[in-house]
Amino acid sequence: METPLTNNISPGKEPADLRQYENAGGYAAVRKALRLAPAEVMAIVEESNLRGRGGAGFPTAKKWSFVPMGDDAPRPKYLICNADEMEPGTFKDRLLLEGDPHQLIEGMIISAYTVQADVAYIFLRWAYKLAAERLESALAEAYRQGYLGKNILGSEYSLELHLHVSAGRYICGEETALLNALEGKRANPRAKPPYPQVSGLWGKPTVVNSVETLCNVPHIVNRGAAWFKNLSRSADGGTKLYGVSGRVKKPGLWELPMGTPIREILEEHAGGMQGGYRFRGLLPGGASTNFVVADQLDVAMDFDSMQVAGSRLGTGAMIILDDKTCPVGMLLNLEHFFAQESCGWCTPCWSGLSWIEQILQGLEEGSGQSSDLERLQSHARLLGPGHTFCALAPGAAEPLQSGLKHFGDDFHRHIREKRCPWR
Ligand code: L3W
Repeated sequence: METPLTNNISPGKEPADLRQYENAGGYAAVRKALRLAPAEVMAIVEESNLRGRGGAGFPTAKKWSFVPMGDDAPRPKYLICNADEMEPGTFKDRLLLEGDPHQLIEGMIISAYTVQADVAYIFLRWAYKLAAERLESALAEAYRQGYLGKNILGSEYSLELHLHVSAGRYICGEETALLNALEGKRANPRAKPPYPQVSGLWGKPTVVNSVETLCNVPHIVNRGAAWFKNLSRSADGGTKLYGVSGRVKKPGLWELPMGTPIREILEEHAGGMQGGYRFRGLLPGGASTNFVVADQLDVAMDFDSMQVAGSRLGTGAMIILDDKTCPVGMLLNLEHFFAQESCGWCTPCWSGLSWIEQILQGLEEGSGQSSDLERLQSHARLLGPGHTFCALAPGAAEPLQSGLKHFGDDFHRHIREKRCPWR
């Protein structure tokens, strides 16, 4: 099984420096891409079926194709790597950032070349200090070697790439809030359309791609679209970094073929549940996704299969709920996070999430009423897609709504027994 994204990563060890990265074949894809026309690179990525790994799965080449090209395109154009990884339970980009910073830089150079971006930024989560250090050092090496800056490797193409450390809020990872944050404004999301590809950073064409997406690009350019598609067990190309946290024997992170069934990840890689704990459900893609339950474990972890199963792949980092953990308490913990991280820009989000938190808190403390379940349902509905500027609140509504559906009896027990039965 090939693992192109993590081949050069040994967790806990220093990442490859420039020389070691080059010796392992690094930056060959930049050389190859610069010999091709941007449209030719775009065609390879389009043929590969690469879809965005940040959570939404938007086709990467399609996103790039919206960027105005040609001499009369507005300038400067920007490429941004969204490295503001803060989704609960999600720690996959951290491995790529700390473990192989040159892989990301190479992916960014090729992607920026494809859309003819002039300036690129890595927008990094504030807490990822080690990643910041390693990226700074890799960036300096890449500039020294002529992979960045003016006339890259003697070509006509020039690119400035900067590291920007986020102020440390979850909302900064929403692509348009990220743009505001980079501009030095309060990180409120913007209405879409216009999409950033047309009017992004300082109103100029901007592509925002996630770390894992960009890290795939050099391998696709090097080895071709057919190779990439064949890595996958489903229609979406490539591999995927899957994570598992919770009461399993070996919580962790694995690079596996896209479309690996949930059961295989849980049992073969995470080692199954710890002794004394029973599986009750899982959130498949960070916290902003619908619960998947025991009779759905044979579903393939890819974008389309997860949607058919009524959830989403999201980040692919699963959070497991076991039988010794209170589902209401778990949801309270998550909704507290989302309520705190709401930017306050739209009323359904800031007000609705606080209400949800308060109702869940009441249930946990034993003061829940029978009307609470209906109120939770109606708040979750009001937070659904189309009622807010961004995906934060609809994402927060997903575990709640599906939690009410699958663990409704547990909510009723809290009300009946006027206490949390797990305490
Ligand atoms: C042009 C159109 N572009 C969509 C682009 C859009 C964006 C991408 C996805 O949230 C998800 C969210 C979280 N013309 C376009 C278009 N685009 N239609 O495609 O857009 P969208 O709106 O579907 O999603 P989003 O608002 O970017 C991302 C979910 O990810 N999530 C959270 C992940 C968190 C992390 C982290 O902390 N690192 O990854 C987990 O599931 O709920 O659904 O670029 O511009 N017509």
